[in-house]
Amino acid sequence: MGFLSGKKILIVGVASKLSIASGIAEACYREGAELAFTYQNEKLKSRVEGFAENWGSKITLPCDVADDAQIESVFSDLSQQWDGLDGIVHAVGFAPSHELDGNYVDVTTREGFKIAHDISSYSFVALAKGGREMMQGRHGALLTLTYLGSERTMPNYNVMGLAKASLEANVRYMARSLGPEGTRVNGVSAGPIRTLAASGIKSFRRMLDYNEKQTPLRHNTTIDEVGDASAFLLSNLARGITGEILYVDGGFNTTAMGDLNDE
Ligand code: NAD
Ligand code: 0WE
Repeated sequence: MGFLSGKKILIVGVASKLSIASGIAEACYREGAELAFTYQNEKLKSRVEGFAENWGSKITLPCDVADDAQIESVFSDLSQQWDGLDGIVHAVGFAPSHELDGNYVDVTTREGFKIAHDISSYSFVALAKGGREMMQGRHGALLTLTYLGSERTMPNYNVMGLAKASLEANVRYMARSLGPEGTRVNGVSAGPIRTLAASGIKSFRRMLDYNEKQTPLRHNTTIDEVGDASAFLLSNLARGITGEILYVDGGFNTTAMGDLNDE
């Protein structure tokens, strides 16, 4: 019996088989969870339906997290099919592409800043609000995905770094807010992974090569590694952990200097 058997988990952020959300779905499915999925737009609908079927799920719901009405619909539809909810995975991040290419002070705009924070941080608490009633009294867990660019600067990550800093503070305030009712809130800080969100990022290949050589475990993070740690945080095995950011990055964040022999 898997360590998530009997748990009902909603996963937000599947776009492809490479998505971090897909690695999390795979691990949760393996550990016995029942899954439901959202998709961002009609373009992704049939693809996400196909993935859901592979993970034994017939529940796929539209949800652009920029739209409060769609978030509300997700939970009213979900409550027609499930009597409660034990977990929500938030694997969503976005900034307009021009914000992620060039000198931070040059390229950052008021509108780009607003969008990045809305989609990448506010949406996490928005989902928590929407799912709150269904999660009552079940000792459930909320989980989000973040990146080291929140606390250290990184070329081109720019306003996403600020949005991730906000998201990590969101984890702590949500943990404080929902802790008394038994709901835990955590984040996984993943090392760089080639996903759709990474495609089109200038020099991403070079960043992966650098990361692989400079990271203590000497390999790039995979969605399976992130999936396993995420399944743990969503499970009762992590019942004492809330407000935490767990690094799944091969130890990269612990180094101040990499290997001089292997630049
Ligand atoms: P991905 O492109 O596979 O997933 C991003 C998801 O965000 C997609 O499913 C997309 O549909 C969704 N999304 C974007 N805007 C949305 C909106 N308005 N409404 C609803 N959904 C929306 O890429 P990924 O790398 O799997 O990203 C998942 C999360 O992991 C993001 O928060 C990202 O910042 C984080 N992360 C990624 C990496 C990496 O290197 N790939 C590292 C650390 C953290
Ligand atoms: O959080 C992310 C990706 C975030 C992201 C990516 C895109 C590309 C397409 C947010 N918004 C958009 N908007 C688009 O139009 N990561 C942690 C992956 C990532 O993205 C980077 C990185 C890393 C690592 C961007 C620049 C530098 C490093």
